[in-house]
Amino acid sequence: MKNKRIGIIGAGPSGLAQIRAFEALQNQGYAMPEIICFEKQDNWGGMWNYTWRTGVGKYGEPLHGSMYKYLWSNGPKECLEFSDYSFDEHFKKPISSYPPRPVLFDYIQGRIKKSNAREYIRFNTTARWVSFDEDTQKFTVILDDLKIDKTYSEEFDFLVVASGHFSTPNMPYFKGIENFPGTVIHAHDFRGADQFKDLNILLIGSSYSAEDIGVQCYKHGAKSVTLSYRSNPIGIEWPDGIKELPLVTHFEGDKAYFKDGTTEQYDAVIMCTGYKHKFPFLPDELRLKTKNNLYPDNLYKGIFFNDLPQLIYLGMQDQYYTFNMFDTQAWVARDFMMDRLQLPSPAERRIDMDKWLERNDQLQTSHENVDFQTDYIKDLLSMSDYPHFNLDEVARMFKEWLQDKEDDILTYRDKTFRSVVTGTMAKPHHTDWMDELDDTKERYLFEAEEEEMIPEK
Ligand code: FAD
Ligand code: NA7
Repeated sequence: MKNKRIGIIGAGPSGLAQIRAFEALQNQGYAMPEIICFEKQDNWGGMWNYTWRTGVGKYGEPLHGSMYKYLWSNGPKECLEFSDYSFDEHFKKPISSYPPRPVLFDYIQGRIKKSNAREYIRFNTTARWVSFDEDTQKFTVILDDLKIDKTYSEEFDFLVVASGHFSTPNMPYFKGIENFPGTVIHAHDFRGADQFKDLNILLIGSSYSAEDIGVQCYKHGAKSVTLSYRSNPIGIEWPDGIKELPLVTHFEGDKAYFKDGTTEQYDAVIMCTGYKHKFPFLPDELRLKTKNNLYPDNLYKGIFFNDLPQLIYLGMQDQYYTFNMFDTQAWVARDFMMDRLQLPSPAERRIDMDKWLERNDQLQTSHENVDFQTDYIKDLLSMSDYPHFNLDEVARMFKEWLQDKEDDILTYRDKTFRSVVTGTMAKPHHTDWMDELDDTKERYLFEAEEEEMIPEK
């Protein structure tokens, strides 16, 4: 039989996990299928590949990146560690539990640099359109080579969509905002707290982005930070200078009016109102349609498009687990593509999805959410040979992290956790997170005894 062709859209952590999964099998002596991964940016790493740009990229494509300067891991690294490539293996020494973005980017690259992964990736290439031919059972993907401005197509037996879902802003309208005289941006375009120093800022939203951007702006010298919630406040005890108010009803000039009758003046508004799953390259009948939740409908095992399981989606869930979840998905997807795993009938798949969806509907607390995603990953782990890791312990760490944040949002990143992959206890960072204004890898990896040598900024 002719070699299978596998297309992957996106070389972020999910797309890279898929390549890695195939390589792991190759290391066991299996032949590699033909793989081509298309990445519209000029490097891999997805979100972790920081860009200063906003709006559009170098070639006019909608810009993917939503990460910002001074971003530090928002959960313990021990909860996302690859079980086949530990932090110890990469850094050769214990590091703290909450590294900054460049350090995690380095870790992601470390695993993939050990292999020939780059050979499979066509950078600066956007997947423009996908179609599926029922007769030939093949996908045709139309691609733009952005660098040389050339459009061409490729055919595949399987298509893996790993294009991420925290890139297209959900941008609601509030009456009067068109006349707000200051900056109005979405979190997607936030590139760092510097420009908000000494300003009164309003963040709309009450989830990860609102929490993290709010705290970062506070850390870097914003005059005041207000978070405005639609459903529920984050509800922790905030330090002086950060507060939560109910939803904005409207704006008049630079004044925001809130549901509880409060009125305040602001210099800038940042919409931390989440993202839309957006697949402009997929036709209606192949497109996943979902909000950001823990179990998108129509994906069997959270991976296989039920109407056409040769269409595979990775990383489409809301995420407690990240890198290790993408791995467990990619390993299962690989086994299906390599005929090592048979899927049940569409009707049986529907029953399985409904079971998960029903449980998803009942979830009420963060702890229940963590347990749900933990059980989801346990299910995936039982289906492939991805190296097992102690998921109950990771779930426990997530719960401790939730409590730490509630106890003190400014110090939770100073806590340390023990790796379930190596047993190594993390080492506290040489500087408390609130005092650490430099997020470079060089500064981060500085040994404690060398600390005095770091020049004052
Ligand atoms: P992405 O990382 O988004 O990668 C998708 C890739 O697909 C991109 O490289 C993109 O360029 C490419 N692509 C998209 N469309 C096309 C196309 N049409 N053609 C070709 N290529 C395409 N996770 C954590 O674990 N810890 C954190 O602290 C954390 N912080 C975060 C902070 C922010 C602000 C955001 C937005 C996310 C954060 N995340 C964090 C979650 C993060 O999204 C995941 O860690 C991870 O990056 C998801 O990987 P992915 O490969 O699924 O998607
Ligand atoms: P999330 O986690 O999807 O949260 C979106 C937030 O935006 C949530 O609080 C929503 O409130 C709020 N929202 C959405 N629409 C509106 C409107 N119209 N008005 C007011 N508030 C609204 O997105 P995040 O950006 O915080 O996090 C995404 C990822 O980025 C995450 O993985 C992080 O690691 C970084 P709701 O509770 O639905 O009422």
